[in-house]
Amino acid sequence: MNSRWVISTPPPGSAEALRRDRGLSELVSTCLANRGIVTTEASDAFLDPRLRSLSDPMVLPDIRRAIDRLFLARQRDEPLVIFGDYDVDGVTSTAILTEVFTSLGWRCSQYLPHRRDEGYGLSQAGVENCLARHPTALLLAVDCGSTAVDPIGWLNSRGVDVLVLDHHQISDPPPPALALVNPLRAPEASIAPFCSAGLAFKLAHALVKHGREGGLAGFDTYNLKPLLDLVALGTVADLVPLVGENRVLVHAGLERLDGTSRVGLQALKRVARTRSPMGVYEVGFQLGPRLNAAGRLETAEDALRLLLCDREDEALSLATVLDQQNRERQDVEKLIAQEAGDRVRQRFDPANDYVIIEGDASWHIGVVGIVASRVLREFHRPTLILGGDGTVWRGSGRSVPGFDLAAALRDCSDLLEKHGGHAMAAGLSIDPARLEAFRQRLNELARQRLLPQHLQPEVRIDAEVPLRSLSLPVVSDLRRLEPFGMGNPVIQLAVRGLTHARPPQRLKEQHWKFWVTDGGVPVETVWWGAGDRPVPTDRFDLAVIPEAGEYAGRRFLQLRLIDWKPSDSR
Ligand SMILES: [Mn+2]
Repeated sequence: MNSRWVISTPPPGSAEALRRDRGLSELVSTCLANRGIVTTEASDAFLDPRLRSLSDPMVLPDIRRAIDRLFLARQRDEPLVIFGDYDVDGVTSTAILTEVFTSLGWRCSQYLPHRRDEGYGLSQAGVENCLARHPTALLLAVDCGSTAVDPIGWLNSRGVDVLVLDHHQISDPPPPALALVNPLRAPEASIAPFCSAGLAFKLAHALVKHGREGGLAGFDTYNLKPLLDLVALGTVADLVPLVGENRVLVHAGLERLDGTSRVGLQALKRVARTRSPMGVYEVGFQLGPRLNAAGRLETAEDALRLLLCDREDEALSLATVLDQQNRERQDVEKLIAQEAGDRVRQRFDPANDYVIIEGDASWHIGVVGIVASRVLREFHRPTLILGGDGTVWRGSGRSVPGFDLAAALRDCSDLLEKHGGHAMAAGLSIDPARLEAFRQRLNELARQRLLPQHLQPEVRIDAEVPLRSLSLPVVSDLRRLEPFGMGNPVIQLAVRGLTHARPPQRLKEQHWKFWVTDGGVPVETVWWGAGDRPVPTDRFDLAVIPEAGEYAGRRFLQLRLIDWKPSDSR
């Protein structure tokens, strides 16, 4: 698909100051300025993220009330139940809190909802099952609960106090929780965009602080840092922006993850065959999907057991089960992606279809979100994929910049059973009899709201550079901006006026290897997943990520191709 290259232009002079005052290279200072980092203080904090720069956890909304109630439970030796969620963020935050509470003198148990039987979050069915299994007077909902008005009301009526630790949208009116610790309640951007794993770390920090101030035994020697591997896992997998305190937590957490002493994570790394050092890729594409796999198809309990496990043999068998479930999930996903893709290809009309909506009663609701992302990547339209869930269909959607999917679903609420989410990702359930009406309405909304440029994929470029300016030292220099991810996109460069120095080489019938040159030394370039797309010829421009390749112990400059255009197409 023909994409638009958008070359970032930092405010004039902004990169200059960083270059002068900190001796940064022109490329690094430009990339920083593209990310809004223009002062020396901001650049110091960004390039050298430190745990001691973390803010006081007590500034989180309602955290004082949560802490007071938790210490009351500890004093009374009341059992506490953590009600988590089945995705990586939900499972890691549950594990973090379990570890902290049990180490510091609480009695605590955990409950994870069942995706198919109970649905997402703090549902009525979920809390009833939870209470039947773990009778309690104090429930801590993690990564869910911010809209659970009725279930929390019901828990209250049964004499259960509810604390909510969550980062999702809050309902209006808010749920009647004793404490609703959610960054969205704080003034705009005053608190980092934590996911629940980050919030669990902040709550742990607050507990330790409070215990130390009260002179309680065990609190003064408790070390929070070993929790950071789990924080990094949840934060990267939940795709929250890796800026501010999230960057600090993930930076330190990935390092922890590299040398983790958790036998469960050691086993997971082994079955996933991750390579050191651990980065966003290893978490997002290797560990995350395996932890998620259990919760997609069944319950996430095995993932939680793995994270908390302290026996090597048990860890290895749990990790093997998760690895197997991940393969099954991949098979299911591939099959549905194939079917959905075929259907779209048959009926898609680029001139009139502003959204894509496909559903089938037989499609597994645990993978519809991933399938939606894949379909969107091919057709570049807001995409909703639905699967069967009893008499209704449940679906998950992904959007393109310029179309607020959650807002559009609100405008279709009379046709939907349930809906919620964010601008770029949302979920819904619908009576399949209404699907056609819904498709037409949503398409009309998208036709009104999407501008022509939104229908063309964008390739974001940090800078245009000559090929001969790239080298291994430049690659290392740029790596100082890692970890890349949401809010801190990987550095992509435009390199123009290139030709092939040698004939392109096909790899495994789906990738390509090129040797490109601007007249100087040829540079190896790989195009992963090129498929049947045309290969550049004559003179061409590349959008690339510069990386270090490795072969037989030798490191060399390698470009990862993102996109290409004929050189004269500007
Ligand atoms: Mn989350």
